[in-house]
Amino acid sequence: MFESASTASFDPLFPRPKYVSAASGTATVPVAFLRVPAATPWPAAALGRCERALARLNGQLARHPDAQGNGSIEIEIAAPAAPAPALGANEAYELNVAETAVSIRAPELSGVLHALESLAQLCLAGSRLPCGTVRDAPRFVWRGLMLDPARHFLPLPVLRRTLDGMAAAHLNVLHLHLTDDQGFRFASEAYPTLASEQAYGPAELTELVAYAADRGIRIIPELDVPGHVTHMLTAMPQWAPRDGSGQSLALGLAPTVRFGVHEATLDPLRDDVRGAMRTLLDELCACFPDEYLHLGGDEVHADWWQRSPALAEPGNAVDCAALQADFNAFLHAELTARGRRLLVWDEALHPALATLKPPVTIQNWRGATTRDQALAAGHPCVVSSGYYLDLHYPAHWHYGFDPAAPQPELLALEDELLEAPGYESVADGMRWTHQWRRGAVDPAAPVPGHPEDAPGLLGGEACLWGELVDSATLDLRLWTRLPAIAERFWSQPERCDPSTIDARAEAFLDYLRRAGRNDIRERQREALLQAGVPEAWHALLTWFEPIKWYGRLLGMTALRARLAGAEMPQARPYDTTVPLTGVIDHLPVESPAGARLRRALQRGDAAEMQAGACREQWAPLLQGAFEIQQQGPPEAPPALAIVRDCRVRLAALDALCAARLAGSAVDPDAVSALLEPQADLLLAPALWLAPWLGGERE
Ligand code: TNX
Repeated sequence: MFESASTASFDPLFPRPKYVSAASGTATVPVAFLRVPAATPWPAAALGRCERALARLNGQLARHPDAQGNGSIEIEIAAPAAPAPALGANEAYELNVAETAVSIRAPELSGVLHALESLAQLCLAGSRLPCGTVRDAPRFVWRGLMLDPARHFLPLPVLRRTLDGMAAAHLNVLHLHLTDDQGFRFASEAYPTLASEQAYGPAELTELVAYAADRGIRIIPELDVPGHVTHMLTAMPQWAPRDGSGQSLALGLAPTVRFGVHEATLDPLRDDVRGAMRTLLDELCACFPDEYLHLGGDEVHADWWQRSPALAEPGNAVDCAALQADFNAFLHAELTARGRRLLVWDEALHPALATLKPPVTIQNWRGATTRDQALAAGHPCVVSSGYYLDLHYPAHWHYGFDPAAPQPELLALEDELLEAPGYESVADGMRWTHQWRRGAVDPAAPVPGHPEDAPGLLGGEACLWGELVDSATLDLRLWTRLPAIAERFWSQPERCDPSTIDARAEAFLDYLRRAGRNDIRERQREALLQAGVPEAWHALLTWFEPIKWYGRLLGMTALRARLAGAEMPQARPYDTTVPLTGVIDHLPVESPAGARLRRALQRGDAAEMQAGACREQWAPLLQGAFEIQQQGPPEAPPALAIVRDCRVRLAALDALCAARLAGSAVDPDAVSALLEPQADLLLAPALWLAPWLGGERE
């Protein structure tokens, strides 16, 4: 027996596998793997999916500089059926690399697909393949991503390259939020006027579902009802509640480009509404074979229901929560009759739903407490709170959230942000969301036992809402955080490592590039150029990052109005017509240079030493005059004005650091000024150096 070799050569595997044992020796990376025919013949569907996955792997090997000769790969599946990925599939696999051959063993096809993804990562990691065995299986069965093509349409190629990346990260659910106030992206054949100009046709969706299934990914559509329906009601005003005089409240309803909660709601009791729901469900079921359908249920505005006498109990006011529960019970019955299951946002939680069979699945998003409310009431739960990518939080923060962590731990993590550097300007807004904790299962005595043991805890889903995301900005927003979350969902907690996640996630992005799946950095570089920032100034911008939470989406005026309880009439800085082409749109949510500083300080490096190192790094950016050669129109593009302001702020920080290093006193107001966001940008190093500079606000 050889002594067991180091497992370091398996480190490129991302997310981290459950178990690795390294053997001595290496194998050549082949130009192609040829499959050794299995002893038992497989059904055509499984064979086709396996062959296509192998072809994709071989396609990636074509990019390998050291590949030579053909390799053989033996694939053994205990149950080769499994025509499409489904919740509860056994996704485990064993991958064995020997000097002469590779073998994969898995209970089902899903595991083989994961094994081939892992093999691809190993192949592209170096000049030789490490010999050894990987035994892997996911921690959670539901590892999802929600995208929102309703607010900004996402063309199919964007969805396909997202699926390519998801497969590499072993994610297995793409949830498409197809409808909202601003758009309806499902081209219904029964109701052609519902669809927005840009919408997915049934044939396109069927193709997308097949593309995803080939990669072991389920697609779950969301039809958001009974709220978030402004777009629907502009086409079908008859589906809205009637006022006291019998008029539809949606009469004359104009299409909306605005963000935020809208008043429009369906009349949940009307026969024509229920009939339309049945038809739309039939159409959705025809395109999306997955057992689960998401039917929204979030942020249902009470106004129209309350104004509609027909919705009130005789002699009583309208009970909106009961009405919504009744509507959900109807949807549940319709889905059950079609052999499907209902998934809804956590606002839909209601005692009347707790007894329904099969149980209604709840997607938690309003903070940690609704997870335990759902689980305690017997609902299966998909956890999304902690994984909202539109809040512009850094990867390591999301990584800290374990979907199964005890509730008090999650609440403490939520509260940590209130004190975190860079969150001062939005902390009051974040506190406003603490109202979501009302009615919580006792934080001290949450779900009995450990949440991980709760049979209903299915896993998690990262959500990237689309108000500030379009097809040009999606990749950077997604891939700078999603890998960390994917590892949290896939890997055992003891295999997760916060101290290396940033570096490993960065290496994963590099893998996506080398594999020809997506080049996020190059996209960012080109987008900044297009935004009008010459390459020479890109380095300066690595010290800046967007403000947090809903700060940018709401703007400060609407944020203050929200805190005062009068948000609705306020204008917001963005709507669907505002192009997402600014500098801020192409900066990652965590400044890379700021993140290096953060990690150094968190490791315990002296701030003084770090401040000195930072000064050396940014010195070249501050030297010389601010000169940018302009091509094109003589007037400076707005991007350059932003860059110029950024440079002024960085120079101000540099001066404060110089003074402090020289032992002079630093004006606290000057430090405070640098902590303020400007043009929605934060100067990251100021946030981390503020305590040392001695000017931190109280
Ligand atoms: C709330 S999260 C919504 C969405 C917004 C999102 C922004 C949820 C179920 N509803 O309509 O896009 O906030 O984060």
